[in-house]
Amino acid sequence: MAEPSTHENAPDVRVERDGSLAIVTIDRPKALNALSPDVLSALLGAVEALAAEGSAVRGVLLTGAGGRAFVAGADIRSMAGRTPEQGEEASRLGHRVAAAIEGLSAPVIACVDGFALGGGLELALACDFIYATDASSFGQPEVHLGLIPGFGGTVRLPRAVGLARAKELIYTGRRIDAAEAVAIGLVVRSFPDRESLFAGARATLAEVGANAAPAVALAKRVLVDSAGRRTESATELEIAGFGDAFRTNDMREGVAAFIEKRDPVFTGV
Ligand code: DAK
Repeated sequence: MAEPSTHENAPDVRVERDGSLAIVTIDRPKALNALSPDVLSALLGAVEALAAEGSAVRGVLLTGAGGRAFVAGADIRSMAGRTPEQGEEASRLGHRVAAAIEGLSAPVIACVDGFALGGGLELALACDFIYATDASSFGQPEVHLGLIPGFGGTVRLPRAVGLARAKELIYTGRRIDAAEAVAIGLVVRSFPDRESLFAGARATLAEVGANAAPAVALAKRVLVDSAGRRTESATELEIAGFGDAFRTNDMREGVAAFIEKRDPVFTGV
């Protein structure tokens, strides 16, 4: 595997490349990677830059630096003097980051090693799925601060764990460990340490990467766009996406390879 190359997008967000894999790290460990407006802007810039690369990016890992936190929430200090208008502006920025992550055609795995709280859990929920170390913990503690989730938590958490469990987590603000997070379906897999977390996430992206990239991108688009829609409207999206698959060379190749009893050679178009 090629040596990762690093470039700085902004002081608090690093993007490393390893071929078609991108590792995006929120690097503000002194504040447990809390999401200040600057961090959110840098993250948006990083994700938009990856989106601009199109099919050159086949998978993304999103993580936090320092070994204590993925992200311990929105930056509480920067909230203190905010006007309602500034609050709304910050909320919009947070939602733009989530939408940019969901809009990437490549799968994004949140690699959580430590706290994923408040806006941090909401950021992880905007990724395709969450892998975590056993020592990680998760929660939506906004009610402890007189807030409610403001970065998609009321929308994406119920989708991930069901309405009743989401209500319990949001109303109590309590923290759960990785084992409980796996048990309720919030976390897909947990690992004993950071090294095995990243090895596991990379292995999953390699498995995905062996498939037809346009099909994976179409599946992501349909899954993301149909979330929360009524059945009829959601199935229309699937029908359109299924039709779109027939526009791709990889679909022709995959079907031909099956009929000819050989392995497919996908080209990603
Ligand atoms: N914001 C700012 N700084 C934070 C932070 C946060 N969310 N979490 C931790 N830090 C800072 C601490 O202040 C401390 O800084 P210094 O005092 O050393 O300068 C440093 O990180 C280390 O934290 P601790 O000393 O507290 O470390 P402990 O191990 O004792 O405790 C902890 C770790 C994660 C349990 C604790 O730090 C903690 O409870 N943190 C707050 C967690 C939390 O409540 N998170 C949810 C924040 S509310 C919105 C959009 C979204 C949201 C709201 C509005 N719109 C845009 C309108 C979302 C809201 C949230 O996320």
